[in-house]
Amino acid sequence: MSEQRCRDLRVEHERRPLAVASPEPRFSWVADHAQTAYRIEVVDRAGITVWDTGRVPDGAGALIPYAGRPLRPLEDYTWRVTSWSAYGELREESHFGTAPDLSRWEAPWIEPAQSPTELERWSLMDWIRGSGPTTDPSERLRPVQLVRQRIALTEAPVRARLMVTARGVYSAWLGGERVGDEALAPGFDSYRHRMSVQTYDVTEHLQGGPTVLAIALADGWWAGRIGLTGSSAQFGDRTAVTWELHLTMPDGRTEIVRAGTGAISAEGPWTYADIFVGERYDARRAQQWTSTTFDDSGWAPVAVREGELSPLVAFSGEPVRRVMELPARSVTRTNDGVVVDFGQVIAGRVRLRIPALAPGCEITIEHTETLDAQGDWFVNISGINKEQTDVYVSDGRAVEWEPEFTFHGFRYARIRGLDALIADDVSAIVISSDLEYTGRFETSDPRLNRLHENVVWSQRGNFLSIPTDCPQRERAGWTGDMQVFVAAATNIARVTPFVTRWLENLRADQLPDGRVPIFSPRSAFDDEAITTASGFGSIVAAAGWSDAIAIVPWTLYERTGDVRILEDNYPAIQGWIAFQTATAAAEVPPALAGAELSAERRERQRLLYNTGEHFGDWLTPSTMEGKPTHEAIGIAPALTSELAAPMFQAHTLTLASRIAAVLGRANESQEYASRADEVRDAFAREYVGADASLPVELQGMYALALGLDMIPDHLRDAAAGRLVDLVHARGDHLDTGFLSMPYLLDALWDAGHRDLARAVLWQDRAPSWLYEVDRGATTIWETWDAVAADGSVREMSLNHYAFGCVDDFLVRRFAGVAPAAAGWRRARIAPDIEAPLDRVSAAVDTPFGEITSTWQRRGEVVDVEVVLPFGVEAELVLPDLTLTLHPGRNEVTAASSVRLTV
Ligand code: RAM
Repeated sequence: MSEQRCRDLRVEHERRPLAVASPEPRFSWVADHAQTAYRIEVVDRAGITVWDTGRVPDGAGALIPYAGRPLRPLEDYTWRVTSWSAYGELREESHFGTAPDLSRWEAPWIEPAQSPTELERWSLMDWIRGSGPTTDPSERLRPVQLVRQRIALTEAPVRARLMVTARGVYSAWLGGERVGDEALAPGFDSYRHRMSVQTYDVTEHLQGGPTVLAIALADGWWAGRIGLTGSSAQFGDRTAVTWELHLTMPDGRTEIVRAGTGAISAEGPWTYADIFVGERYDARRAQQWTSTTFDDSGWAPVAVREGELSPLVAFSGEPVRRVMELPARSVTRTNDGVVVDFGQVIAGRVRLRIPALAPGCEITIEHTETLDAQGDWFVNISGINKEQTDVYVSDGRAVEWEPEFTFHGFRYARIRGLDALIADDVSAIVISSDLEYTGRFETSDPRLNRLHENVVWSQRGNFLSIPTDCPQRERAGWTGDMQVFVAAATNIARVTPFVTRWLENLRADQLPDGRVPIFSPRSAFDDEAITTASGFGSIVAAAGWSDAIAIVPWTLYERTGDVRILEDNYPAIQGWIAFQTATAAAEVPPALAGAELSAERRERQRLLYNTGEHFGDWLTPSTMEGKPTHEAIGIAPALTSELAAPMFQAHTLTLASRIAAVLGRANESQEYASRADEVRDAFAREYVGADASLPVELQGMYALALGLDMIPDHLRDAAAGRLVDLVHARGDHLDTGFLSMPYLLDALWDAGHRDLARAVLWQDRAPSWLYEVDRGATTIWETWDAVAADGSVREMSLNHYAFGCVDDFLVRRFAGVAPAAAGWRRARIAPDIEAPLDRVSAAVDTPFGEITSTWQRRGEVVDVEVVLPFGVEAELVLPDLTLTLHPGRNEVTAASSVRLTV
């Protein structure tokens, strides 16, 4: 190995965080040697050591919890790590800051003078019927509010921290300079329960002398249109902002300046701004309103809401940022505007270079993910309040412009009002939570590579403040989608802070009876909507969706070794289990209601959570064929829910048992394990035939039953045989919905049908992943036929990561990289050198550093190379060979029965 270093020092998964929220943050690093012991020292700004672990004999440098003197809020610390091996020591230093103590927050909420946004509430039925507002967006929406507050400073502080949060989304300027580089702050939270406060280092903004804090405040997720129905004002109908500026003066004194009575407000250039509808910017109304010298004499006083209790929390995780800029691929002039293709479906917005035009000239930008078969404009996401249209009104001057308070899901933009537009004038700005994308997967098959890229892009487009189903339609934090995708997500990026934050929201949204909602954040409007709805609209919790509360933390623990994520979520898992258990005991499926049941059968029914309304194996392809979507979507739920629900019940019990064991709760672990056994036993007696048949002959039910261990051992081969038959019956195509998709290929693989798993994967007719690739997909689609073989397009999302769960299979099986113990202390590298490929190369980030696995066919042999970081014990498993790997580069040449063209 090259130069040995102790590197990648992190606190709570982040490098040099400014405001760590946890009072006991965890420390991690990577040491390029066989560490035998470490020492951590933490020193405050005064040079006082607040924690010194002394020399700790331990090989790992992963997530070591702080155990020194209480950390002070809003403080900066330096930390040093010393890492010893048999050959010497490595040392490195880094820094972190702590979040403010929000229990001491005194600033009030500042409410700009505004008319409350008119509540626009639409039911699911309105949505399905497509009925909704017919008025112009500008009549339905209200202006962005601008707020200014003067700050009198006699001298420049040596250190300044600005803390802000808003009901709405905000952008802030201090001393005329933009604060931070975040987009859409404070992000989406379950605002009833938590408002995230951002902390910024603004020392450089303050030179002494009077200055101004300027904040623009749009409706955002708080008051704007969100969710499936696109109803507005789901959390509140007025925007507001609160902030505190903490200054350390040269003499060491602390001064605090708070949001308050000096604040004034006005309307500015944004006539409206809404996440769904888009925004309208009227440059004629623009002024230098962020500058200190601006004449604000005509501005109105704000309402100051003192003493209102607000559930403030320190923001954790990565903020949303503008993470990439994509050039235009082509610009096509049509009879109705210029259509720009960016070559990639994204979440983001268009940036335009606008020439000098006559004042008042309007430029509109519409967005869509696809064109129709003829290449004409086609909006694949329509419906109430989902216009996705931005408008710029010229003041006569040339400018570069980009919307500020919205984002769209699109690949194509249609621009009206700029007929002379050329490619250089336009780009697409990608908006996403700013995660580190660490994974790599590449093969000799360009179609597989594109599939992987499509998954990465669907993750990027949907990891936007919260994990969403799709970035153009409801943009909601659907739990089922995340549950099936999370394993793939961990290979692609460092996701723990982002997912941890979302789980905090999900737990906050859990109902008192233990139900974990089907999406989070959830609003009071959602609570109200279910009371009048029926069918899907009435679902609060659902099998395979609510189970995200167990599956997501467990997967993260397996992939990162983060025990705290188990501790934090365990009570919520117990709550969900309590709900499932109580419901199981109280209800029987409708077909059995009123029937005389034997005592034995009644007993087993009491154990099974198999009632209620669920989404089941959502969007199972064969159940959708030849039917309009609104009719088709109900079929899989009706067929599969009774079976799927107890399978996930058993799975969650098993995960709870494993989690309890990790947390040292041996009795509870035992109890959950035996309840899981009882449920599996009851399921087998109720639903599994003597010939291993299930009452629903769909691939998904067998894939789930095998993957979730619902089939008695002596029937597993027979059940796998049935699954194989069902796959053959569909011409070796998949026929699995959301819930079973992650299990199908592994079920075939584990039962020894590797060829069939590969055949399903390499299918190029729908339903299949490579069909999408062949149709030019650049992201993963919601349904396989979103674009039909003849090119005709449907109104479906083209950016839904759920079926992208296959990416985990690609990495685990073809590159063979998988953890064998939690947090990668052990790994099993079992590359599929019999795959019909010449070459595979993958990299997966672990707490110990990156593992890479590469193999390359050379005639009758295969060269395998694995690079392993220190701290991971690993075995290489090849068809006829098992080897222990050592840190650094490992090279093996293996015989292979497969011969491909090279
Ligand atoms: C759809 C969402 C999501 C899914 C639910 C059940 O509207 O897009 O993907 O989880 O329904």
